[in-house]
Amino acid sequence: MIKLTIDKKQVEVPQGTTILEAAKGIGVDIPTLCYMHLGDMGIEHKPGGCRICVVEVEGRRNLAPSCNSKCEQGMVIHTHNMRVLNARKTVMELMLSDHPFDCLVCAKSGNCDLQSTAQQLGVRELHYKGEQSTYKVDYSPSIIRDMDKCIMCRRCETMCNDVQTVGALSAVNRGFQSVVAPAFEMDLEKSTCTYCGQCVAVCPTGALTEKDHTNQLIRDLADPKKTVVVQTAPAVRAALGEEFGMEPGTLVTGKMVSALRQLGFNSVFDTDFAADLTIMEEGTELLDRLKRHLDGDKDVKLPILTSCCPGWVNFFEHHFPEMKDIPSTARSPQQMFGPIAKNYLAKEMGIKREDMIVVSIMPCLAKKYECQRDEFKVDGDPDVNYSISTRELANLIKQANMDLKTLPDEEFDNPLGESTGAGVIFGATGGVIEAAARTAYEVYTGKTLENVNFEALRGMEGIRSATVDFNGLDVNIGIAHGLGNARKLLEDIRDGKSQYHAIEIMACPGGCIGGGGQPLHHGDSSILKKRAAALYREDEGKAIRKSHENPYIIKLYEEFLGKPCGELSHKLLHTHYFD
Ligand code: HC1
Ligand code: SF4
Repeated sequence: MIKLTIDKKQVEVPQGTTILEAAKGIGVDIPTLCYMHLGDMGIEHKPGGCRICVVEVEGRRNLAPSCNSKCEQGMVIHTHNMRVLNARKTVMELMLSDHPFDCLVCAKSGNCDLQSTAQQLGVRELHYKGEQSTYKVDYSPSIIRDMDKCIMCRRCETMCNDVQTVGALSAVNRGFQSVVAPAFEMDLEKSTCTYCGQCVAVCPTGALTEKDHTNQLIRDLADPKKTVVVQTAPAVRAALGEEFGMEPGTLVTGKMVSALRQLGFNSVFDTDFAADLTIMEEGTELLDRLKRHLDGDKDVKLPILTSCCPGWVNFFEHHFPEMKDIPSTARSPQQMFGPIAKNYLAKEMGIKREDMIVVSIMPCLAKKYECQRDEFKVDGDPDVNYSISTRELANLIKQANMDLKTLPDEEFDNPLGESTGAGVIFGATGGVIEAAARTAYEVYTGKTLENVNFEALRGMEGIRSATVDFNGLDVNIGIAHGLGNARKLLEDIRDGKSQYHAIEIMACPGGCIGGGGQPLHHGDSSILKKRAAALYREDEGKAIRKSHENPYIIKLYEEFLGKPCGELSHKLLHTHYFD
């Protein structure tokens, strides 16, 4: 153990501890900007570049960045003396000298680490006037890059390269010209970006933000000619409350429905209904492939991979195009909801397709891009018009002078608002494959599944595996969340080493509960665990917990679709992938 003194307090820490960690251990929070600790992922990003976290070490000439300076025996450290505070202020003023002054209209205002740290340091005047960067703003379907606001913390680069292994972002150029960008400073849309949004989730400033669709929504809600319906993703209900000061893991399903109705949506539906529908289609495909495999069909593609996460779909299209016939062809629940709303519901409501606007509330930024894919349009009209993130919804609710906390609980509309517990758990890593197992088991064995909780499929480890007994048939299941973990399972498949029959992949760490459009969780995995627990609680509380028992799903097949993976399902609910 190493003994040292921090702010006149005796501290004992293990070898290798940084000054930042040692200070935290005694309740001293040194301000940081570039530093990022990603909880259970074991990733610590500490470039020591921003120098906001400097401290004085007695006997040393220079101040030391505490995030990447290790504690040494007998050190005497001052975290907030005059010299340290002046240095931090100067560093901050220099950063601000090359930062736009549009805080009042910046998408990140109020949620910006640069702004709050400048406040914390008491910066009231700027003594340095320097050259200002003037980069072209890069607008992609999901993400906006405004590099004039980049402070070169390089957190986004770590997320993109180390966690997601996508490699779309890296530092280019030197000195004043240096910036984090795709190769050759091309637009994000032309790069290998998957739109997972994990870079946005860790950006401390307004340099990376989501494309905002709230104004378009306000316009549509005000148009009397339009019928505007909304679907809400599973993970939103487990995190929206955080934007209103509620504890992580507080379920706000009923309050969210109430808020959406008050915002003026004609009907409030649930993506969870479409998740049940996805299980009918994807589960049928899984059983079909399994049966062909058992019959000795050498051409059958196993393992089958889930296909509901658009960031993941973008990833395999860019990075593993030769494997694009392995994932399920089932569309994501978001994209199943759209055609059912515009082909089935619109008829029931007696309105024309072109007069219906379908909006989705998603924890995800890739969903914004997914809506716009050409294969999900009919004569240019998207099945889902656009997607709003959890954060955008929170802002809209605040704009409408509502406090989510005080709203009454209300129920979803029907027929597309009824869901089972299986649909709810889609939002947590492992949930999609657990939902599929509940239905596939009963369809395959013809027996009732007494315990629907497949505990072995749950958890937060990046790669998990479990074997589910289908009455004598061992079905090997793999789960990966985070694209870096997905890459490992894909490489095994490519090398012929995979033993799995089915794999669930979600692009974001934690699954959709950790999506790039959720309230920022700053890599705190305890928040993700609480959100996941909330979804499993909602599942436990549901009267029906298997997708194939959803009465409205049964009715939809009887009245409209025919059978799972039938002709109409293939036309409306399945897709194909591109190189
Ligand atoms: Fe998801 Fe899905 S679970 S992808 O994570 O399959 O975004 O929540 O809506 O479509 O249902 C996201 C969440 C979501 C879809 C479903
Ligand atoms: Fe990388 Fe995801 Fe950001 Fe794209 S959205 S740049 S893939 S982290």
